[in-house]
Amino acid sequence: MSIQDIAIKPFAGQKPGTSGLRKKVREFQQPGYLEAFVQAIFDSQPALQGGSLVLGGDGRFFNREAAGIILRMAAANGVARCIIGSGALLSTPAASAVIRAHKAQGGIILSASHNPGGPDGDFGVKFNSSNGGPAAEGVTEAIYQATQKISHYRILDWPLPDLDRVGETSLGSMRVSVIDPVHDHAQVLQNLFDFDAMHALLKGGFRIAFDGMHAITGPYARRLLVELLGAPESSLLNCTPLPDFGGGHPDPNPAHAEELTALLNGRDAPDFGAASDGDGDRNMILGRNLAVSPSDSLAILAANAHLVPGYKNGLAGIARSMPTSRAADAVAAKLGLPCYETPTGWKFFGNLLDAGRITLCGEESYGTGSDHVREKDGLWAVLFWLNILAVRKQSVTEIVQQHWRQFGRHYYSRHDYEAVQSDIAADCMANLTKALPDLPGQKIGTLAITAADEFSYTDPVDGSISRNQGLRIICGDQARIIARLSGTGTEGATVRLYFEAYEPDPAGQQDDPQQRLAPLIDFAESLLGLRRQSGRSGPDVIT
Ligand code: VG1
Ligand code: CO
Repeated sequence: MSIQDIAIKPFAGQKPGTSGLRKKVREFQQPGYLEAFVQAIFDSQPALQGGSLVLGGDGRFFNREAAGIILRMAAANGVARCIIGSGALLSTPAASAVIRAHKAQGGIILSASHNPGGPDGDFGVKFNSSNGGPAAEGVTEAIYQATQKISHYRILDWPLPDLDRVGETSLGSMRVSVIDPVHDHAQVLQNLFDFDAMHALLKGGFRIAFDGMHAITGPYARRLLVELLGAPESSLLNCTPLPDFGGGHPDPNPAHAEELTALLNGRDAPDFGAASDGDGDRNMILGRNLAVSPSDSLAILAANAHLVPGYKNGLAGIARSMPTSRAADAVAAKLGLPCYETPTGWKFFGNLLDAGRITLCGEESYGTGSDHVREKDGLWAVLFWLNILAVRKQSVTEIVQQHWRQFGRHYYSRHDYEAVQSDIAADCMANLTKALPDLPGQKIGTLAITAADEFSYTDPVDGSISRNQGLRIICGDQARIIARLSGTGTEGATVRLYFEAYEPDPAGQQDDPQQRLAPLIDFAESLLGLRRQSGRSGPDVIT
C-alpha cells in the first residue's frame, strides 16, 4: 500500500460560488482537476486530519468515480474515519444530519444540485463544516486560495472497499463506515413531526403525489412517505434515482416539474403535490391548481409552526435571503420575532442558526429549512406541510388564501435569463448600478422609490461583511425589484430579476402575479436593457 504524491499545477477558476464548486462534468474529468480542489480542502482544513469526514452525493453521473477518488485521497491525507452513504449517496440535508449525528469534522457533498446531470451536464463539490452547514465565506475563500498554490495531491494507491454494503470496513489506516443514507436524516425528521397525525390524514383518503425528479430523494421519500406514513407507492413519481435524472432538469418549479404540475392541475388531482431537486434540499409545494410561492411557504410554515411538535414552543427568529419576498417579515412582526435578511445562499444562515437567533429560514429559490440541520431540506418542508394539513384539516388553497387575508399577499416572481453572454450581463448590471443613486424619489407608476442600493450584509454574529450581494430598488413596504448574477451557473452568466408587490386588501389578492408585477418588470428592463442587449424577448424561466 503506498501513498502517492502527484505533482499538479493550479487550475484557474476553482472558486466556490453560491453553493460549492460547480462546473461541467467534462471540466471535472480533466486529469487532476477534482483532485486539486479536494486536496485544497484537506490543505486548508487541518481538523480533518485525524478526524471524521462525511462523504456522499446526489448520484449524478461521475458521483461514484469522484467518491472513490476522494476516499483514497482522504486515506492518504490522514483522515481517521470516513462515513459514506452506501452507493456513495447522500442527499444534501441528509449529509448535514450525518455530520451532526456523528460529530464529524466536515463533509464533502458531490452535487450540482438543480443543475442537469449526465456526461454533458454539471458536477459539483461542496465542503460542509462541522456544524453540518455549507462552509462560510471565510472557509471557501481559504479553499480557493489553497487551489491557487497547489503543487501536489496525495492519494492512496489501494483498491476501494465495497461501498454498496452497509457496514464497517477500512482503506489503508482509515476506517470506512458505509451507512444507510436515509437513517440519520429520517431519525431527525421523526423527532420533529407528528407522524401519527399525518398517517391518519393519509389513511382518511388525503392523496399526495411526490416527484423525486429521478434525483436523490427517491429512497428518502419512500422511507418517509410510503413506509412510515402509509402513502401508496403510486404517490411516488420519478423516485428511481438516475445518473442523468432521466434527461430532465431536477429543479422543482412549475417550469421543470411539468408532469407533477399537470397532475395537480388536472381532473381528479391529488390533494397535495411536492417535488424536490437533484440533491434533495429544495422543495416545491402544490395544491390543486395552485403552486405555493416559496416565499409564501416560508411565511406559512412560520405562522403555523406552533401546530407542529418540533416547534410548538415557538420560534427564536426567522431569516430569509434578501431576494425572498417579505411575506415572512409580516409573520415575524405579528409574532414579535426578529427577522433577518441575509445574502443569497444557505451558508449565510449558518451563524444565525448556530447562535440560536433563528429557528426557520428560507429562500425564494424553493428552499426552506430550520435548525434541525444546517442545510435547506426538501422532505422536511413536505412533512411540515403535511403536519399542518393534518392539524388544520383544510386544503392547501384554503391555508394560503387565509394566510393572505391575515397577513396580506406579497405578489412575487423571479425571472431568469440563463447563459447570457457574460459581458452583456455585466454591462446590464453596470447600467442599473449607475442608475441607482438617482432613483430614490422617482416613481414606478404610483409607487414611490424610497431606496436603491447594492446589498451588503454584516453578519450579526461574527461581524463579517459580504458586499456586492445584489442590486435593490425598494418602494417602502409596497414593492421591490432586485437584480443579481447567479453564482451556480456553469455557462455564461445567469441574470436573476426578482419582483415583489404587497397587497394588504383581500379584494386585490386574486390577480395574476405577472400582470400585477408588469410595471415593475417593465421598469427593470428600462434600466437594465437586458432584453434589448441580449436580443431576447423574455426570460428563459419564470417562477
Ligand atoms: C441559487 C439560488 C440560491 C440557492 C443556490 C443553491 O443560487 O438562487 O437561493 O441557495 O442556488 O441552491 P444562484 O447564485 O444561482 O442564484 V441548490 O439547491 O442549487 O444547492
Ligand atoms: Co439543491
